[in-house]
Amino acid sequence: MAEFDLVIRGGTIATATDTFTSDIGIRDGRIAALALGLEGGFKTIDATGKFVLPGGIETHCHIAQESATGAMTADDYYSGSVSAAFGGNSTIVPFAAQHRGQTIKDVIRTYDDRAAPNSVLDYSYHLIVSDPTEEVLREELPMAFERGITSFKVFMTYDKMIVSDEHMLDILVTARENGALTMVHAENNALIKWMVDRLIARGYDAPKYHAVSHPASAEVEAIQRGIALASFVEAPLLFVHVSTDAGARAIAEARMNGQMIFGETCPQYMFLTADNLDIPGTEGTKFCCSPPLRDKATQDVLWRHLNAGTLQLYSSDHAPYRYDETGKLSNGPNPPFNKVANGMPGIELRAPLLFSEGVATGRISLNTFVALTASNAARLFGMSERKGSIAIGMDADIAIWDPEKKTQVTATGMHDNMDYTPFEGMELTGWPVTVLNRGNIIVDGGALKAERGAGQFIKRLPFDATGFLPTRAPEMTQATNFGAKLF
Ligand code: DUC
Ligand code: ZN
Ligand code: ZN
Repeated sequence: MAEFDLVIRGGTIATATDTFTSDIGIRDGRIAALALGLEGGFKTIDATGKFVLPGGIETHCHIAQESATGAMTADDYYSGSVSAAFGGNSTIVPFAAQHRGQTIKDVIRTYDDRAAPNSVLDYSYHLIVSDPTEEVLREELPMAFERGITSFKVFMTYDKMIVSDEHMLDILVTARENGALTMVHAENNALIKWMVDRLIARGYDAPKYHAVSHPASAEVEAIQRGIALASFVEAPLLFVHVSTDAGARAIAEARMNGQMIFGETCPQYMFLTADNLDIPGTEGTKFCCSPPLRDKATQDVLWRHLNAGTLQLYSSDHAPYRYDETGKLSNGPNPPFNKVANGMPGIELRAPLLFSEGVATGRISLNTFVALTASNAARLFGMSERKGSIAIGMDADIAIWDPEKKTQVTATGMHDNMDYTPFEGMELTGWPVTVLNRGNIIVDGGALKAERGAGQFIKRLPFDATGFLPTRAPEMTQATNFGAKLF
């Protein structure tokens, strides 16, 4: 009998810290051996000349999710996970969205029904909380955390999703007490609404004005406020889709102060600009996302924030709304910018874009690439015991990259259910040619090998606060608030 189910031979392995040459022996879905000259594989893969990396962990994507206005994403858990797999991912963590009036229990049941029979990759969810009632805070969220869903997102904007600053404090404390990580969409709601009204009233309703209506300062103010609230109650907070230098700098400063503050950016802010919105007709709607696309100077500085560790996560924010009446044009063929579904696809291109523009050009190291596409997400979201690295005992979640492979991006080449890609025509160097999830080959040589529903739900661990300083405000601390017990 073969000692291993699969041996990957001769590749260059990289983790977030090390690069080395080894064979990998895989048994029962896990990495069982790392050594040179491994024999005894039931199957073998020759990875000579290839990079053997931890499978990507995509932790910001919208799959089989209704927006607050009722639009359903074009991707379900099958097409979304298949597209993620072709882009080098072994795990996905989409959102399970609570809309007002829904219980968290119902939300989780709904997403379990959507994910379990369909996902080809391992998965979990972050909850989206839009209705933080007493029951949600005291009973439902703790129940979700107990089930291993240890992160959730709130919005500081959008009338149908926004949580007040008071609610934000309640939510942060609930998360802190239960070992969960709060994620936040940080934009100042009033500033955006004021700008939208002013632009529309003056007839500036073309897609390009979407970028004007969400000023950089709206993001910066909300990030600063979020940091103030989180550190007041000493709770961890992750700012998703950071799109401004000043916002990232606020995060960097908070981290320097020892606060549990984290940041994420996305390919659209690295590889596109607001000029993409400035095209005739309604095609600019393809590039409407929030926060909006910015400028070249922001692109340049985001690379520095990724290298400096200001931003630990780089995620697609895959929000697949087609360029038709089910998505971008659901409010008619010529919608004003404020009636366009927000978001763009990118789950398959996230890692290849970063590899091509980052690793192949020398802007980031291969190890930083691994950290940004897999290891940091595993650690932040309670999965690092099993996922995000290549080491004995870990799940055999592996992406084998051909660093020389040239690909021209086309919408038809993607495996999602979309009818466009915002990155159309880009020439990429490097592509993940084989992808494994728990030792099972999911994608190989351009073909899907996985069964629908093969992915498993990942029960995640609580947020790990090791290494951060106490930041609780003196007014929240009994020694300095005349003994008031406020936690
Ligand atoms: N926020 C997201 O994270 N994705 C799509 C739209 C949005 O506002
Ligand atoms: Zn958001
Ligand atoms: Zn998103």
